[in-house]
Amino acid sequence: MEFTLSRRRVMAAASAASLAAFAGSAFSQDKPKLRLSSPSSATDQRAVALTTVFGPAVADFATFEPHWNAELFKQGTEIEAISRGNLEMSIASAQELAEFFPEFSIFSAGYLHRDAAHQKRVFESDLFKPFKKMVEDKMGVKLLTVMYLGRRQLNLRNDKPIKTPADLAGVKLRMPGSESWMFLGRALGANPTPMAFTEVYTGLQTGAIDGQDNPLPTDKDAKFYEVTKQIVLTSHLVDLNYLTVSKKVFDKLSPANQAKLQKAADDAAEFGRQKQLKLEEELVQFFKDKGLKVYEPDVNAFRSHVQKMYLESDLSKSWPKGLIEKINAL
Ligand code: KDO
Repeated sequence: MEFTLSRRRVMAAASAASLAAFAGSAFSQDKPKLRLSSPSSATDQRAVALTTVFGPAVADFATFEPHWNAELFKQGTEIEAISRGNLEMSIASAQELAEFFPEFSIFSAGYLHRDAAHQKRVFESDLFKPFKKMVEDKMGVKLLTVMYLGRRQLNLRNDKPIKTPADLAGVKLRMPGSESWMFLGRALGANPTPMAFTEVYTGLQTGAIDGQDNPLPTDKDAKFYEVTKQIVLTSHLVDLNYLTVSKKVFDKLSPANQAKLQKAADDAAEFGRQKQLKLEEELVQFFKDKGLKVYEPDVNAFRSHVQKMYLESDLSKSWPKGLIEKINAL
């Protein structure tokens, strides 16, 4: 499988990954410090899992120091920060990785992963290994495990019924700001508007955007229900994040501690996955009680429109031949 680098600045990042100076600072104390930066809130289930499961499990040989609400690095800049040796960990999206490696956009495609279990199988399968290796080799970033974020649903300020992609024409749908996210917005039929996660609540409140998409647990956690009127259950993306760590930092650990760190990551991901799945089950009623309309549109119409758009797009030209079929068969 041939992989290519898309963003020119990755070259600088890749060479910076070999510089010992910054990464070395993570080891200047007795234990390596594992600073993680994420736009997530501290109450997001991935954050809870990392704080309560991952942190304590590595505490005898490392100091886990999470920073939430993008307080350390802006959303989407974390992997490059790790690559440059300025950060040790992040919760990265496939969409962010696609900025550097276009092939990664396959894992950001709407209606690709079927559910949380399928997403985990894909990550753990042989077909994912070259993707992991590519990020390690070119950026010095290890993808430790896959964290389930949940099924993304439309969440809109007005209550105009949405049945098919045509109903989203002209709707300013906020998407995180990278090309593969924007493409998903277009594939849904909307008019995508890039915006950082931490600005979405205000964007909805002021009307700068007409809506946003996120899984139900995120909609609750970020209180988007206070400033929106409906949730349309499109389930257009079974969303994921990869828990990442600097390869330089990881490689300096003893093999026993590397194994402990890997297990801590997998245990935290499983803990968070189960919590998110349970919340997704429970939350429809929560939003109804808050006065929102919550309903299923014509999901088949969305699925076929989105899949067709991806297959006809430039994004899919970078996907290794036959990979979609292999993913579907897992
Ligand atoms: C978002 O910006 O909508 C998103 O859900 C994208 C995810 O990849 C992830 O980064 C998430 O935000 C943040 O962790 C905040 O929950």
